[in-house]
Amino acid sequence: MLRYVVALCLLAVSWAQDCQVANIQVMQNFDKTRYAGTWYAVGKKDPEGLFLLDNVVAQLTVIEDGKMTATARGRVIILNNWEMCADMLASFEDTADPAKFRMKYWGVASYLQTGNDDHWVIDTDYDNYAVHYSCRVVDADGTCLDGYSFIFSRHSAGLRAEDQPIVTQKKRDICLLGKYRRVEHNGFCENSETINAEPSL
Ligand code: DAO
Repeated sequence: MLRYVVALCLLAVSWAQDCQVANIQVMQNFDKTRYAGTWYAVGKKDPEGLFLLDNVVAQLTVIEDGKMTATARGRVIILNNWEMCADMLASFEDTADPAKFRMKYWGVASYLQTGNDDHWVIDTDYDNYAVHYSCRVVDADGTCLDGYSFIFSRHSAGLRAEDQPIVTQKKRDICLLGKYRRVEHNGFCENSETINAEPSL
């Protein structure tokens, strides 16, 4: 019996670390109502052609029909060197797995990025941390060729010490350990007005 348990555990570990996008484990029994609210991005693995730089704050809401929506703001540099705070909107489409969504996003201003990405919740305790994952391009071998991941915290100062080992293990599980940068919160976007006008180019 013990042999089977050990074999199963080994299988689970090797599955988690084979870096196949299809084998990535997401949060079990995910509850989007508890996931709603304010999240500060405190770590980010960037995709190719990164967009949101720092001061990234997302506000998630579950509306009456159970659909999740979000607003997000963060510092970006567009048109080569124009630094601004981008206001983004997102809507989430449910899938068969409650922790996996398709996320459509667009900028409040038309010159900001738009997209349609996966939004997978790898792990969260809802009150302190969340590990997000999105693979944009799956390589021929099934691993992720281009993707991004946010480490979210309910606290702008960062993760609590006790959450760090859990988050580190999750980064390892999704084959992104060592690929994150710290996302600073220095107030840059706190007092800027919502960008809803087109710049005069
Ligand atoms: O920053 O390089 C990047 C890619 C991220 C684009 C996603 C922007 C929209 C964020 C919506 C809120 C997510 C909870």
